[in-house]
Amino acid sequence: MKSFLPFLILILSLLLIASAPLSAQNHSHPLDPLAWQEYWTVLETLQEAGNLDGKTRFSHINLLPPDKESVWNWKGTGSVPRLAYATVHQGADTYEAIVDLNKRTLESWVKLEGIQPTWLGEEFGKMSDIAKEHPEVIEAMKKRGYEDLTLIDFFFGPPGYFATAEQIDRRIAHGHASDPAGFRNSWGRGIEGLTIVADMHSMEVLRVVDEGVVPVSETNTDFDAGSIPSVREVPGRMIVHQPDGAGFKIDGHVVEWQKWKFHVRPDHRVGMVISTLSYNENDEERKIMYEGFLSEIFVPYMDPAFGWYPRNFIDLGEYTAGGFTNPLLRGLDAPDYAHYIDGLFMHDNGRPKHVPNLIAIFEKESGDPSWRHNSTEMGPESRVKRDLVVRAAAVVGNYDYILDWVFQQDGSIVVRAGATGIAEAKPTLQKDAVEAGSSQFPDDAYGRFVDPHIVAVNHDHYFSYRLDMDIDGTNNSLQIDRLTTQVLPDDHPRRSVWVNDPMIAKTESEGKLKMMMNMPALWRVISNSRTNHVGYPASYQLMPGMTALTRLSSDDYPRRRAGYIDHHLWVTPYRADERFAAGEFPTLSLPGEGLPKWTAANRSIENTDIVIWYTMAMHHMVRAEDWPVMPVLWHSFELRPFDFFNRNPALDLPKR
Ligand SMILES: [Cu+2]
Repeated sequence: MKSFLPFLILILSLLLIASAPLSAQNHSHPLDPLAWQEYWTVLETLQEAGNLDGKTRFSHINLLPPDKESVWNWKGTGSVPRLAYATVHQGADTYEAIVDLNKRTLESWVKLEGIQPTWLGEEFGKMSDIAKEHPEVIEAMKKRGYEDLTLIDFFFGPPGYFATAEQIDRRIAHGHASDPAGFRNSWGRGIEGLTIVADMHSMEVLRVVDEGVVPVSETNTDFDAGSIPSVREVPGRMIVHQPDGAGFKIDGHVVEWQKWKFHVRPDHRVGMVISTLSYNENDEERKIMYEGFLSEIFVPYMDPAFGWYPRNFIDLGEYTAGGFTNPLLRGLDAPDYAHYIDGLFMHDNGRPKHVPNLIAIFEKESGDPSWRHNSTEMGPESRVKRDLVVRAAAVVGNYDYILDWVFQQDGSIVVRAGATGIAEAKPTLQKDAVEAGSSQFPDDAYGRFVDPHIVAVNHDHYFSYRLDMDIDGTNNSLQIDRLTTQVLPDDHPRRSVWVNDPMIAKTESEGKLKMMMNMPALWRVISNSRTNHVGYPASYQLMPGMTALTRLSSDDYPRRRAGYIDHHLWVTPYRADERFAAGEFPTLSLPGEGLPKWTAANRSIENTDIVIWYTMAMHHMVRAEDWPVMPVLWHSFELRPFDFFNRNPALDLPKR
């Protein structure tokens, strides 16, 4: 046997060499996500370069897309460049690696200074055992009646960050405990008033802050099927049946549905990315958007207590570790008949892992018409509306988000985010609103009672969508149609009408806009190279839906760390490396990163390749009905063709 070994190694090596370029060429599209073998190529390349050992950890291993022009121009054949980037933890140091996957070479290895990489999955529990042995923790837990900490959970996460002397140059974390014993839903079982301040690099507890004992709530908040005593009857079965199969085609990650065509890929940081979106009009593929994705979510809590004021989560940038690679539940989160796309994510050590059902694609007829008119002359005319839904879901700690892109037959795209999951809550000494109402210091000053001795804390959600619109190409501008009041002459029976006073945003400062009902305006990305049949520029309107603006003061530190929340709309000239609204590395970040920093240069945004960023927000004062698990609350906006077509593009829908 021994004599075969060198031969076997030779064969294996040859296979490895032979399989590497083959696996790279298997990609059908330059934006396809990294394949299983490509994760390993990153690891092996780093190992060969001497940059990998057993302690190396990864926040990211992800596709580094080729340049935009080559992707738009890609005709479906020929070799595809394949690059990956990795954010690499080496002890307290962070490096960015770029690996050429076809050549199996390390193209770049750069130490990143002055940033902290995204939290690893293992970091949440890494300090647990150390905390349990700390005398002040033991003492504080004794005060709360816990002699044995074996069954207590401790979780450590980044504490908002305030750049205090204690925090600077540290991978600072705050730890909180919960007592899950006997309950399935431990989110209602927090041990209040105890915060452990730790450094994740030196693995030491820096101090223990005890704000006072509050008993853990004994209220059962379990909501799994086994915990609900009686289930309602839902009579009248409904079956959606597509006897001829789905009405869309999928080739790899490219989806074609009716006149739409786009590429969709799962992404572990942002959930999913929609790319190269076009609409086929008279056999011409008209470009609409190069790339669209949710770029950040910021969730600040509104309670000044030490255990709460640091809860200012920058969800996508801080907590990637698996949150956005959660499978959809087939037949529950999306229909049985949906097409599901699996994906890959990586463990903290960089090895790939398979995740099923990351994205669902399905058609939906909701019973609504696309358009109608019932006239005596033409008779009744109405057309059934059918949508194509592309869906992913995320679990970020207590919260779940459902993320939809809904493509419509009339050329509109509705982008939706549904918030569900569990509101963050704290146990209280006061029992309820009645008791709090008679207190000088009510326990519901910063939240609302949702159960006896449980207050869900007030907070906000701010979503930022990065939308790289390419309306009939990359020569675009932002047009702001301002509706202004025109006063009519004294002898006119009307006193006034409104008229449009359009302007083109010339620089980034003119593209920073807020929704104002008293000063209405339409925001449109217009083509500078194409007009419709009556001479107006082809355009898509960004039509906001329900949204909000922050009530935090402008010098509030967390607000400044997520400065993108200052405006509903930002417009930037396209830059491949400007992707995340609160910056590439929002973990323990300083104020001003991302959009505020980039737009400070006040670059030109006129007649050029522009990216629009939309902030969709909600203030969340938690209702009893949001507890113990919240009904999905949808927020949405619409990308709506505006003079892009010459007429209603859904005129050609068939009459049934
Ligand atoms: Cu909420």
